[in-house]
Amino acid sequence: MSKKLTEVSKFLSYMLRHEPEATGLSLDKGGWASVSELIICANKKGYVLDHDLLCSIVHNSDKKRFTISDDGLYIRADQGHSTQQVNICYQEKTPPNILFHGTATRFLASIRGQGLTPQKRHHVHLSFDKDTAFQVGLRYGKPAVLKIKSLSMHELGFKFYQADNGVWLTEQVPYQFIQE
Ligand code: HQG
Repeated sequence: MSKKLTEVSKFLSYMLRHEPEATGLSLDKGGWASVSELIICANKKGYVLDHDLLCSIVHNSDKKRFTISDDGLYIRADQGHSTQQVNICYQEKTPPNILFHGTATRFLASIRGQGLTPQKRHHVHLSFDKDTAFQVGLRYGKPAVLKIKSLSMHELGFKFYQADNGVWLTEQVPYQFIQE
């Protein structure tokens, strides 16, 4: 994705996951915003965005962060929200034996004490493969990849969900299920 598209994509995450109200946008509980309203709100904030550019960002997003509804009228982020406007009802799913979480080494002491907690977002994010987790961890410093005993957690009643883009979600991961 070009630098310009990446910049607009980051602004879309801001609008659709974190601070919709700061841009004048409203989301429903499922996270959906009207495409035409979103284009108006983005333009007001100085982002030159039209329908074609929006579709191009959605289709070229490396992580498939956004979905446009079948009728083309609505858009949402599939996961990663912090805004209280949204409360997506994900379907529960049995996880694989092991999932991975990418973090930074400077968070490990706290994680050893508290396990993984969602911080500002609605869920703890986990990935199926180690490489993705490594890239996630790189965002915050020297990366550390944690192995999560997800199936054991599930067998003890912890709930797991998978967003449409494949990212695994859970409410918390107690330290006993984490292998460094
Ligand atoms: C850490 C990106 C101290 C946690 C990625 C992480 C992902 C703790 C940070 C998605 C902790 C939160 C989410 C504890 C957790 N003490 N630190 N008890 N528990 N942490 O960004 O998982 O590109 O909210 O390890 O690919 O890094 O935006 O979560 O380092 O899928 O689409 O607190 O965001 O996707 O950071 O990333 P984040 P995340 P996008």
